[in-house]
Amino acid sequence: RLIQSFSTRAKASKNQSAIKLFKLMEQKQTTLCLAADFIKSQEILDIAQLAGPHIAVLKVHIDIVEDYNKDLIQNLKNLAKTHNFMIMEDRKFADIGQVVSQQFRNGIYSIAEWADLVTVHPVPGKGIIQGIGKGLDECSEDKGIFIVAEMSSAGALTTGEYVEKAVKEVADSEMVTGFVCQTNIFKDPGLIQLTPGVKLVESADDLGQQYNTPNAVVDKGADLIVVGRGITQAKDQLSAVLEYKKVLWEAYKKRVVENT
Ligand code: UP6
Repeated sequence: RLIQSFSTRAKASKNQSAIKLFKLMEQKQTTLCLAADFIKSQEILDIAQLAGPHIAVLKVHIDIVEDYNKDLIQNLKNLAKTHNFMIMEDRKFADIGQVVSQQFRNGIYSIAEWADLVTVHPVPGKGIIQGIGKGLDECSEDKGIFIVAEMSSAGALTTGEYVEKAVKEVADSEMVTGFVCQTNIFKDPGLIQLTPGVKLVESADDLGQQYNTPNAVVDKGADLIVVGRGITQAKDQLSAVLEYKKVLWEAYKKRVVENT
């Protein structure tokens, strides 16, 4: 299925983070979102330094870091500025709005202070978006929300009516940047499809993760593509980053209609 270019879609978007992301992807010619799932701060910073010039988003799970401290955040923000990438905390919030607003704003991590993008499960309904909005009080910068509508893992319960309601009911907010999903479940060209579960070779891990190839996911509508272990566990991480970037950009180019 052919799509409009990212720069055209940026014009159709109501979400500031989506607009920024569309432009950033077009400018850097990359649709790569690197999952830096490390438990040591230094490993996150090392890969951010190495991959920074070639990625659109660096995705972290801050709650798996053993030696977390505010220096990590400051250094990460500096790298994001130098190399022009956005930072996503893949927290997958899933509670009532009131608690989510506190999980987002307070606690050790104060995610609202540094994450450009966060993920939320639609399971609690619309209140979760309002909760993120409340946690944003006093924050000056724009933040974007990705709704986890469809998961990559085997036997995921995110099917049928759940997915439909996530799109029609929960995503009805200008704070929504896009969806985490496996297939093109939405029509609005101003929203972004973020797809995880990607490796050069179709495969699986032993805990339920399922991998599709870059071409297969882009064919199914992926705009921004999450790659974790395909890069982090490669012998030569930089070559892996460059290879995923290239294959993914070529796949994007193939499905885009120029001058639309
Ligand atoms: N992720 C998935 N599947 C989903 C949603 N999120 O794998 O449906 C996230 C994981 C991990 C990354 O939390 O950080 O994407 C995938 O990593 P991997 O490429 O190493 O499997």
